[in-house]
Amino acid sequence: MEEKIEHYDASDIQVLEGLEAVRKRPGMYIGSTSSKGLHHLVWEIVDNAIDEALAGYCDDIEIIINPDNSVTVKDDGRGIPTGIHQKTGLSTVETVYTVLHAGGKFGGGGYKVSGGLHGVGASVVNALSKWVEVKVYQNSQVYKIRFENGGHTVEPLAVVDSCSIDRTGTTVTFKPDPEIFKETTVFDYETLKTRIRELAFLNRGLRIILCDDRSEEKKKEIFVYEGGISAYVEMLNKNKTPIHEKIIHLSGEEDKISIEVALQYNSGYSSNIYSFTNNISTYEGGTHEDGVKRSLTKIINNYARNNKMLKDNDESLSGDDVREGLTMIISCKHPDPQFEGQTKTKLGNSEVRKIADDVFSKGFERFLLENPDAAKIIVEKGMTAARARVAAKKARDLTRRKTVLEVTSLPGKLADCSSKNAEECEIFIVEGDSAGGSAKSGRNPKTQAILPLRGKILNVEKARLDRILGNNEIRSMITAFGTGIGEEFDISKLRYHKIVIMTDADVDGSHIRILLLTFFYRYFKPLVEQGYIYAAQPPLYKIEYNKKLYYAYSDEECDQIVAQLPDSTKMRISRYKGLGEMDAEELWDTTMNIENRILLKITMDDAMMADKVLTDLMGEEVEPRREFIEKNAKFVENLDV
Ligand code: 1YM
Repeated sequence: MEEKIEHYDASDIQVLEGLEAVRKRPGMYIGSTSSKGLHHLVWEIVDNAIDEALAGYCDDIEIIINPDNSVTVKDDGRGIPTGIHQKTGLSTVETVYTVLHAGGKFGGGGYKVSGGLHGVGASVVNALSKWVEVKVYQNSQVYKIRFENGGHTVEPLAVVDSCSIDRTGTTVTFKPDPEIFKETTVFDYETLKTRIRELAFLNRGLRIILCDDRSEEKKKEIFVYEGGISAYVEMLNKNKTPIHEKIIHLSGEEDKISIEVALQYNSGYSSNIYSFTNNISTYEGGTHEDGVKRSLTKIINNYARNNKMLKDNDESLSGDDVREGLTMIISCKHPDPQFEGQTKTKLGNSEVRKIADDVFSKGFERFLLENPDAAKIIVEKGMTAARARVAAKKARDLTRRKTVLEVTSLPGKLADCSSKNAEECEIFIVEGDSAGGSAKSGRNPKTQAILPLRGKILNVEKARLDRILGNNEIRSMITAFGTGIGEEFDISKLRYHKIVIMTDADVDGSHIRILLLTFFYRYFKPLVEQGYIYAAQPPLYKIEYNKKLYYAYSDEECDQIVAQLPDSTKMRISRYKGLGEMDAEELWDTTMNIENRILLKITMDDAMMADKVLTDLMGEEVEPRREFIEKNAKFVENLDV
């Protein structure tokens, strides 16, 4: 008995040390303490409920944003076990919420197929919360436990009520600690909604309810999709024109690894493939995506040859050809996924490639045989794309021949820098001729080049490479960068190691930035991956006081500066409407001078987000698109001063 008490004490200390470590370095556990990290807390708790659903014990999950910005997550599963846990001597609920990495290890068998990127679970949420309450409904009893201030148990697990015998499940409420989440502790309904809808698509038949109880008019939405990922494809193609009626849906399992794919072609040109592993978005792709893509190309070519659509000496259709206008969701469930890549969103397990290929080949081949009309349309689409590819090559050859001539062939609008040392060279891509003019006079001509863009650049989602290359603004950029594009892209020829997007801080500016990022993401991915792309951050306000100038980059900063200056009658505050309003000196001082400017380094996350914003909103009304872009186009997480 004594031994047990000793063990209890020791582990108790360990527990608090563990949670303290989370509070000291929250970023290591939830990525960041920004709004993104805040929302991550919800996913850690929701993941446990989803696991219970995937284990087959739960059909309903409810997520409520409470008026005090705490969040409640409810499920109707078995309830977290309430008995004493052998190793810790504590109740299992308490163990799950206080021992770091407790997760599934304490459960009896079965693997967890969901799980957040960091997979660290409930104890991390507890460590980063002001308070947490867990209620478990089990055996006609209601158990409750409460923690405060980063995971200290203030009310140990106890029965607080009785309930009907069929009522089972877990209800967790937590309030994020404002001392940790200094930027914001306010949950964003749309952020929660987007991911919840995705989870509902990925888990066919699972019902997830989202409620916002913060305002007078409470909001409530129910997400349930009997079609699963087919319904997802249907939504993505909603504003497009499908070229065959049925959404192709296939699935299979091998060695406990399951692959499920839904796809449908539309009349557009871009390919929109979203892959997931254990409900986690694998933006960077990986072996599941590779296997499916490889199979798609192989099966379509086989079909085309067998049906004499491609003649013996015709060139085969390329991967890009057969993916034109393709909307596809790939969902893999794996007992032990390995995530790789810059943002840990690439599936690395090599055995998955063949399984994905096998499952897809079998299902897709069968679909083509059973649906000859659709098969013909799909193959013809790929053949048209192949012809356009040949035309694009000709257009590209034109840009290449120009680059061979080097300086003389650089676009006329470009004010190039004199240095030829790419490492110290920067190019500012500037919105509009007037800002371009100020930037040209204000710059350091040795290292800073200016390329003004006139008007909007082409939306690369809406055009094929041949048309993209026909766009003047885009051609100017490609020529200026020096790398070439497509098959001949060569990063060693990059002429500037900083490519800086400089747009106005308004909706149009955000839109241009999103278009540019999407273009870079789709056609110059290595430039994003290797950190060559930046966004300039011009100030929003100029404050003139006592013959001195102050600049503010946000509303908050403006308020702060004003509050610090003693006599507010003597100051003039002006809000910049655009870069064009600044003269050369101001633009240099605030935005371009290496000494005091702020540049935001664009990450793969930012570029992927831009790409997703564009894809999600394709074809929608202009106004909601503008609003959405304005809301989502803030890339402020990575400061590089
Ligand atoms: C609102 C959050 O946490 N639900 C939940 C969690 C668990 C179980 C059921 C559960 C799992 C198992 C057995 C098992 C968890 N249990 C554990 C542990 N919803 C929420 N619902 N019985 C119940 O995995 O075998 C961790 S999570 F470790 F205690 F088993």
